[in-house]
Amino acid sequence: MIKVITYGTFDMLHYGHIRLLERAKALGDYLIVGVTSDDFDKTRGKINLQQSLSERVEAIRKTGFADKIVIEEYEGQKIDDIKRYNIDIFTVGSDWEGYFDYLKEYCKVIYLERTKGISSSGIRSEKALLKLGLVGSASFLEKIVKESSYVNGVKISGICTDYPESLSKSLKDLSIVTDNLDDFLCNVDAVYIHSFPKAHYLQVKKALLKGKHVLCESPLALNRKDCFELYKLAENNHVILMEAIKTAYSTAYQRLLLMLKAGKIGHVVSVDATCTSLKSITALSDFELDKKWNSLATWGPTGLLPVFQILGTSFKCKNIISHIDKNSEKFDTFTKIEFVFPNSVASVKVGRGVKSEGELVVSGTKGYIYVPSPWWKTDYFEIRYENPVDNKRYFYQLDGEGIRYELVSFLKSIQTNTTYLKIDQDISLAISEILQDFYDDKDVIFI
Ligand code: C2G
Repeated sequence: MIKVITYGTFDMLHYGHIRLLERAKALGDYLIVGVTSDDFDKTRGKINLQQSLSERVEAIRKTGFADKIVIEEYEGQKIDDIKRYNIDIFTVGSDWEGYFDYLKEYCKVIYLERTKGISSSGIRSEKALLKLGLVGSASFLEKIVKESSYVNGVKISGICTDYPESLSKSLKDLSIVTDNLDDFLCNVDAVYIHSFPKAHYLQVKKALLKGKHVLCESPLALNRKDCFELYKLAENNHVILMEAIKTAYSTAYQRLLLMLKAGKIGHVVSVDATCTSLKSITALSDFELDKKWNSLATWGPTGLLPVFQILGTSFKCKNIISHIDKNSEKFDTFTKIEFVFPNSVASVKVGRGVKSEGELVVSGTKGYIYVPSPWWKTDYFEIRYENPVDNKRYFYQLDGEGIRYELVSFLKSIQTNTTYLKIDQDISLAISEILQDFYDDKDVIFI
């Protein structure tokens, strides 16, 4: 009996896949099909899958070509499988010509002509080409342009900014560059907003009222009432409003939260997050100083995210301890927020005028989770116990700081009209309220 094996993602199964399977089966008497797991696909840059692993497996099963289906989960598994199943022939489409020649050491390798004119990514892109407009002028928006190229079905259609002269070349070259938000909104389906904290609320509101989906850099608003109003507007206008804190979309960060929920470190007693990016205040442009990208607005949402996602938002009391730059009204160069919860405590340290170790430590009754700096670009964490022998280490590749995953989540929410919210509304509201209290000097201690 000649045993054949082939592998693929097989997202949104199409006739190119089916022809491949048909010819693979014809190479022998028994065909094994390896379907890639979501995690494995993510590590190899495939982040736009429309179907779950079980849906993709079911689609392969229904073709009737596979005598056995296995899940491909790690780099190198092909060698293990070829040995385990005593395979005679490995086959794959000719788009991989040469890439799997190393398998010739174990079995025959045959590349089958790839079917022209169809691909899963092509189907995904045709599905709904979302015209995404950028609002703001932060250089960060360049990253959105770059990261969007990894997301099937999204096209950056232009930028609306009050500072066209400050735009980089890649932003200036976009098809629409304007300072008129009303006109701009007529030419997009959705917007990504990263202007400045004071401006976000009105820009988001305008977009929602025009029936546009919004992904806005946190904070959405500088007070709870405005933030709540924005979520209500999104609901009433049947559009998606998502807060952009890229950490929330990293696989490692999401798995860290799941480990905590699974009780891996027992009861969480303390969450301590530090985020700093030293930039001497004198080096900050008037834009940044005046436009309130101070320490709390820049880093507060990121630092508060794990606190509120792990401990909730019902703290009993808090202190906001800030150092304000002497040349500014409310530009904090450093802020530490201390929370007391019913059965735990938390601290968030943020600074643009102070440098510290950007780590996240979650302390529990059985052990603790340690995320090294820069923890907010989460790709690695450790679970540490009293006996170091029991320590566990986890790594999940994070491409593009998590921005592309954020965009995929936003697009999926729009396409399915369900909010794949990684950041619950109550957390958004709590973040806005912290900023509100800071600006109202409520629970604030100045140092
Ligand atoms: N294929 C094809 N014609 C197409 C599209 C895909 O012959 N128009 C083949 C591919 O060459 C591959 C199989 O169908 O052999 C599955 O394709 P994908 O689902 O795109 O997955 P891919 O990542 O290309 O699979 O590690 C090996 C890879 O997993 C191969």
